[in-house]
Amino acid sequence: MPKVQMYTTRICPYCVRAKALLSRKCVDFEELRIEGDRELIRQMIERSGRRTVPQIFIDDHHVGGYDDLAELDAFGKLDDLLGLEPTPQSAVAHAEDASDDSPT
Ligand SMILES: N[C@@H](CCC(=O)N[C@@H](CS)C(=O)NCC(=O)O)C(=O)O
Repeated sequence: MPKVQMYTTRICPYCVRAKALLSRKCVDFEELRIEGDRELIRQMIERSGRRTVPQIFIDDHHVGGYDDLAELDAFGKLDDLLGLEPTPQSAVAHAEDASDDSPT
């Protein structure tokens, strides 16, 4: 199983979504909480070139934020990166996630 790292903050809806997606896949990840930690903030910006959380790395490959993670999954590429068997229902799950945000 590759090493998955995620830079997060405590109050961050996108972090919650990213963690839920990885947890649904039973993937362990290292959570690096950056709030109040200048060194971790510096490290995240240096590694990712971005200032928003989450920032996700799989074996030192920079995936990006939640949107990037979900897009990889929707296109069936995330399982490959994680060394998992492909799950054809991923795209359906994300379609359902997206419809949660739709006005009713
Ligand atoms: N499109 C990004 C959005 C990330 C995002 O906006 N994160 C918020 C926290 S939930 C953030 O870092 N806000 C601080 C900022 O925009 O500077 C993703 O999917 O990860």
